[in-house]
Amino acid sequence: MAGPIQDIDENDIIVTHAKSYAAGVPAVLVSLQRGMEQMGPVRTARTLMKLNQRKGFDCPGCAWPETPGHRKHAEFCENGAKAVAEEATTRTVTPDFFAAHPVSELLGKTDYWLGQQGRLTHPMVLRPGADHYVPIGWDAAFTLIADELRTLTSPHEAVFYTSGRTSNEAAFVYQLMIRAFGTNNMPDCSNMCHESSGTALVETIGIGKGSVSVPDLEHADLILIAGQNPGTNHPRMLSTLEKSKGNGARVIAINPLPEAGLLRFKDPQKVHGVVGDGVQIADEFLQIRIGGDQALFQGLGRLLLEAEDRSPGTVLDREFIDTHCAGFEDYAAHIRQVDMDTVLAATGLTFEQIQDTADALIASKKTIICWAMGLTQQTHGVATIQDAVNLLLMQGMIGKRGAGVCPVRGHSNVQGDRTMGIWEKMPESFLAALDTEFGIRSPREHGLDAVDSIRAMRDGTASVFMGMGGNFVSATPDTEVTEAALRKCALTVQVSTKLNRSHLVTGRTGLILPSLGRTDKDLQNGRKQQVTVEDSMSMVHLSRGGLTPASEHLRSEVAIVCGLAQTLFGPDHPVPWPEFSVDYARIRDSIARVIPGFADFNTKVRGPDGFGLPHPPRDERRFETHTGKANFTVNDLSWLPVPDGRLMLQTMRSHDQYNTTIYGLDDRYRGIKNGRRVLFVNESDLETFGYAAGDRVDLISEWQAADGTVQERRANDFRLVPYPTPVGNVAAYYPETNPLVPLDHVARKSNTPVSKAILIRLQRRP
Ligand SMILES: Nc1nc2c(c(=O)[nH]1)N[C@H]1C(S)=C(S)[C@@H](COP(=O)(O)OP(=O)(O)OC[C@H]3O[C@@H](n4cnc5c(=O)[nH]c(N)nc54)[C@H](O)[C@@H]3O)O[C@H]1N2
Ligand SMILES: Nc1nc2c(c(=O)[nH]1)N[C@H]1C(S)=C(S)[C@@H](COP(=O)(O)OP(=O)(O)OC[C@H]3O[C@@H](n4cnc5c(=O)[nH]c(N)nc54)[C@H](O)[C@@H]3O)O[C@H]1N2
Ligand SMILES: [Mo]
Repeated sequence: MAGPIQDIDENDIIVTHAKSYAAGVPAVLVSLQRGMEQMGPVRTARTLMKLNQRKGFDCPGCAWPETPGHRKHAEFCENGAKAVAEEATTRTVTPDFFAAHPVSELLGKTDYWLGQQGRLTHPMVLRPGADHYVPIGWDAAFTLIADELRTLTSPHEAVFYTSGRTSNEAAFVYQLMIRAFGTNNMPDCSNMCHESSGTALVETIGIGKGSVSVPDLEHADLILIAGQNPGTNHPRMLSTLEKSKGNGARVIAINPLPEAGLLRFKDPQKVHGVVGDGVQIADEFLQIRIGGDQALFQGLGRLLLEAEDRSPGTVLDREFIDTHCAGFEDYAAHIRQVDMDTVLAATGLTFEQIQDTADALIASKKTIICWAMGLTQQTHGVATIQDAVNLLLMQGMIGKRGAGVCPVRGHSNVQGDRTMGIWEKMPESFLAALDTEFGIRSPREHGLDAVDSIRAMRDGTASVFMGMGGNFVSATPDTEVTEAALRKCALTVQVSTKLNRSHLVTGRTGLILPSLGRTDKDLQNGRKQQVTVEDSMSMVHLSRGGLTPASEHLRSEVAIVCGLAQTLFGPDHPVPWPEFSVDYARIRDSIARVIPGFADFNTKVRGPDGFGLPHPPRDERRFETHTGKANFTVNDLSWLPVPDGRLMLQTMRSHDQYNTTIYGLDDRYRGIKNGRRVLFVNESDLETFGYAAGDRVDLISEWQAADGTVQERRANDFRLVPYPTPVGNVAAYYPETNPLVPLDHVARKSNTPVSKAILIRLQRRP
């Protein structure tokens, strides 16, 4: 099914109006249509039946868990189906493709066009000075990488990126190879994603993972959903929320945009979802200004304290605070001082809305706060999440059924990759256990995260880049700076399933190593291998692909790492690379000895729903923090006033993309078709700035650098679309807007790029 796919012509764009419900019949039709286009009827039927089933593979889409016990026959959603179609496509990118298309030409294509060409089939190399990739054998590729790594003066001159689709087994051997080589330079997509959540939660509750399960959500009284668009990015969460609602839960959505999935949901798998109006998900919609969430949480904290003053013993959970928490008095003293006028200005909400939300918290015996990128990708993301935790701690909402923190993860195994050691600053306990298991000496100095890796390549202190999945060039901020940084490298290596921009912006030598994906059958020495993943709620389960791979030259990520490690370290290395490579159960045996919670891994994971990892706050109200208690924190209030003549831009996903992978050109719920270069603007801002709907503008971001100078960055030619976003706040898609995000514009403490608050001005196109 190969063939040219039309690239985007922004002149064909169709702008209609935003929808007020998610899913329903169109979702089913789109799933089937994308499946048929990419893989034909047989593979469509085979894959969709196996998706998220006990004997099937884990959806390569989001990290939302399967409902334990009762999986539906087709446990999939529209966007899960698209993720599968994208990977299981029968279109291929072969050596002939690269012979026909020089890199210089491919650089002119969008990430959409590149991804639509199909699955990579052969290891390919771009030699110094060449404009065409040519085939290379696996052994030669490994030798090339190993030779380059050996010439480095220090192992810290190499950086090893991981995206969050990598299985536990592949992640474990990857970090092992990297540490055996001698560095902790392990940037990952999490650095750009939920790093703020991890940082905030480790300080406050002692573990960087969410504390709730699906049944907790189903039995909550009150669920706050802040900075998350589940209708698009975690569609199966809507079925869970529908159940919560059925059980009487109240849902409050906190978002600058009235996202369709937050308003109404028509479950495409139920009759009422197909014919009726669907279920209203959010009882309240707080249309908050970008970056106003910390102010909201602080304002709520103050209102809770005042309510407790009025009727002592009715609002706070004093016993929980006294037994399990530290720092309450300092927090209370601080939060009583919060100025409500500032809260109103920062949030753009009315006092009544905030009081109503406080009343809902007071009435609730079981509260859960869910969040995603709207909170994490902010300069004050860590503080915002900590103020959300403060609210929950006040009422004892951690470690009891139906209550807790719920950071909703992104990539399907991003949480598992972290558990497996993909982190630039793993604790001593992990490193010591790894060393004991393998007889190696892991480096102890912390490594580079994503932003610091870009700085190191830019400054010439790192010169080899390897990516285990992902699309580093397009996903990271400051596209021009990042591209220049990668081009300065001696070698860039991408282990990938699909073609993307990171294959085109290379070091002097560029390598593409094509790998199997989640849906592919993985045979090693004639024996079928399985991998494991961990979902957003710490459940670990098996995933088995069943499809015939796109080419006989593909290797699994595990085999690629083990093959490279053997070439790099030679035959006498203490790690049993050859055995690991052909028997993943052996990797799991090692994981069981190194990582707490994985004892009997190979047995436990065969249970019907896999097994859950320990979570001390959830399981026993135990908090492994520096105080040994759950910590209240005192955070200065930050918010984002928008100066005159400027706008605050958030960058987000359309309904038809997976991060930098653009599935198609239909952001159905927001009413945008056939194009992506749009800027969603409030009607009154259009008027203020003297524009009309459809006008075309360039976006210019303004950034005050450390030396006081104001730097400008541009992204050209966006169409203005009137949209119900708060005044002064605008929105556009990622990755088209990444050139606008300054590399130094990062969240305090977590170093996460601030993709949700970029100060811009508009310039009319000539
Ligand atoms: N189909 C599909 N599924 C995906 C992905 C995908 O691209 N496509 N990506 C995966 C990944 S890696 C991730 S991390 C998740 C991302 O899941 P989300 O976090 O839902 O993704 P975004 O599109 O970035 O949406 C951010 C939401 O936050 C809101 N927001 C922006 N700024 C603010 C703010 O200041 N305050 C508040 N309260 N809200 C704000 C936006 O309006 C938007 O609704 O989804 C995962 N699942
Ligand atoms: N402006 C802005 N920037 C952002 C964000 C934002 O909201 N706004 N979000 C950030 C977030 S939350 C994230 S998580 C990052 C995402 O950053 P990444 O994870 O780096 O990006 P993806 O687009 O998910 O990567 C897609 C590529 O992964 C490869 N791939 C897919 N499946 C597999 C597999 O099974 N194995 C291997 N080896 N390769 C595979 C394919 O080649 C595909 O082209 O982007 C971040 N960047
Ligand atoms: Mo993410």
